Amino acid sequence: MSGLQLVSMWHDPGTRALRLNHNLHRFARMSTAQPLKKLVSGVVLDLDGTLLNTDGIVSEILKAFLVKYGKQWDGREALKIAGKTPFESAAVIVEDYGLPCATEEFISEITPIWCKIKALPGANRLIKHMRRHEVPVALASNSPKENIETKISYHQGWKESFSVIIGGDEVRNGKPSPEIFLEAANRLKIESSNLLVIEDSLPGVTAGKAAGMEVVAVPSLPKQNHLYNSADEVINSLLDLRPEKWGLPPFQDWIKGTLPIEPWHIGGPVIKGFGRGSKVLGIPTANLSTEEFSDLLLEHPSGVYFGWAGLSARGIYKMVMSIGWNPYFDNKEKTMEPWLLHKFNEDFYGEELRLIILGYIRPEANFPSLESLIAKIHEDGEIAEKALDLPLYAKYRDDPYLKMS
Ligand code: ADP
Ligand code: RBF
Ligand code: MG
Repeated sequence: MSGLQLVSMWHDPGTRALRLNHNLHRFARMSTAQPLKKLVSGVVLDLDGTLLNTDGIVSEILKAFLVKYGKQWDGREALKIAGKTPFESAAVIVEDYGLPCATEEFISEITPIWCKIKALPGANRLIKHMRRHEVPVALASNSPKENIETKISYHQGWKESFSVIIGGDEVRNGKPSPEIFLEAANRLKIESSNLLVIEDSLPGVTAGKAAGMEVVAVPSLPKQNHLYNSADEVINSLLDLRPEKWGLPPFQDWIKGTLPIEPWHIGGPVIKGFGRGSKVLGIPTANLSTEEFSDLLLEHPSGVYFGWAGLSARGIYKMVMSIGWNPYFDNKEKTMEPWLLHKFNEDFYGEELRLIILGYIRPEANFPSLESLIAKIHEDGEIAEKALDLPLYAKYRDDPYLKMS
């Protein structure tokens, strides 16, 4: 692709094209640069489940409301709800649980809470990044425009970052119909084929492909990746998005193979894990109770993270861990597997373990052999080991949370 072609493909042929061209050359030289899949000049984002943690909130709110009606949320509806309009979702719940109220009634009860939804990890970062680099971004959601406005009003800087916002009530047919995305292209004044859609739901992916756009799927439900064949790429979370694959400016916050995240804390007594004999592999992992931390586990995408670990009566250690279903073993439960980067002479079951998680390394993966899984985990350990010496991460070693009283 010549510089000239590149310029002509870019939406605004002014400074942005020159900067993009410059960036493309610069990041092509970087060792972490990803192969270019396609050049786009704008992005179309879905809201619920893609930028906002709707699934988390759905279970939280519905759980509380179903209790009110004497029912218990069993989580199975999550699958049925993904990608539906709020009205359709509410209808599913009202019917499935046989609630003694009309769908409209149910909606008006849950809407005020429904709207205060947390951003998904990586959503803020993505929005700010696109804005900083003046990449045109449309927000296209099946929700009515009014709900979209309410939901994004809780997030600083979001509204101003979207050149275009389209609600489900502004088109005849919602996703999976391509209508909403075609309207986005129309209003952005960018050809469909030059737009990249980021979507969590299957109807959204279908709509994006039908509109002739490039589609990155970020499934919000686990173990569903095989259903997303029609997407151009499937990633595990927004943390894994590589804009340079699509000719967009790369994120510049990766440091020595790590992505700093908003630090989070977790702690408790060390319990028995899967008893898979990780010690035989040379990789023992000190497990924490999953029930007690189900909210935290739900909130954080699966993947490999690192930080500091404090053990009462022993000390503070570097730590690298996986969160998720361990695809190689295809676990049924999402767990945390923290490996302390230190050689201990004995087990420490029952002892209080405190963790501060500071950064992200990579998504969980499957491997062709146990040897290759072990090699990769050792690589993660080396990355964490080195990164934790950076002042940015090293300073948390002295956090009082690690030294319990
Ligand atoms: P489990 O399935 O019970 O977690 P593992 O084989 O993973 O069994 O061993 C984990 C246990 O090993 C931890 O709970 C801890 O008591 C001990 N252990 C020893 N060294 C380490 C280490 N470096 N990191 C984590 N746990 C360790
Ligand atoms: N399991 C996987 O199936 N895929 C992974 O990519 C993976 N990455 C890991 C990274 C680290 C740093 C650690 C400590 C564990 C990882 N595991 C992974 C989990 C490993 O399979 C687990 O610790 C053992 O199954 C013990 O339960
Ligand atoms: Mg373990």
